[in-house]
Amino acid sequence: MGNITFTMIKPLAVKKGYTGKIIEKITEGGFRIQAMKMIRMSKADAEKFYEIHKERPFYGELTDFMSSGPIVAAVLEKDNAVEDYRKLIGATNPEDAAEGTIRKLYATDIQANAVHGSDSNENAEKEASFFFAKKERFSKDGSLI
Ligand code: 3AN
Repeated sequence: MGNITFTMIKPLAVKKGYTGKIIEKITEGGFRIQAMKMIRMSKADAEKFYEIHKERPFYGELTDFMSSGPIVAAVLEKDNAVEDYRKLIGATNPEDAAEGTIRKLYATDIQANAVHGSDSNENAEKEASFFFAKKERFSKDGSLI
């Protein structure tokens, strides 16, 4: 059971002003923020981050979208973080997302689906270190992770 997951609030959700509301859902859901920053990915950053989807037909559009404006990146801590966060955000397609989930509330469509959430413990660690240096991640008492 892993205790971290990685999330991004995607460009359109940031642009629409949903950042505060989404962070509130995250903390109310029992997640502690280890690291957080607003950052804009270059097209090359987005291509690297989503390399696993390189062969998918939406790869070009997805990486254009994810580099189109600032995102909020964060590392979240909770027991069973990956699975619990995917429950909190809801299905990839907001039309299928359960009531009350972040994607149901704040997503626009399947691509601009408000937030990213890691799909495994291994990817959570990889994604966290893609965005954050060791000196940017903090434990509950304020010491470095
Ligand atoms: P999830 O983010 O729920 O893990 P993935 O890993 O299948 O979903 O997809 C990664 C991202 O690719 C999604 N968050 C979404 O932005 C985009 N995406 C997935 N499926 C589609 C699709 N059919 N058309 C456009 N974009 C898509």
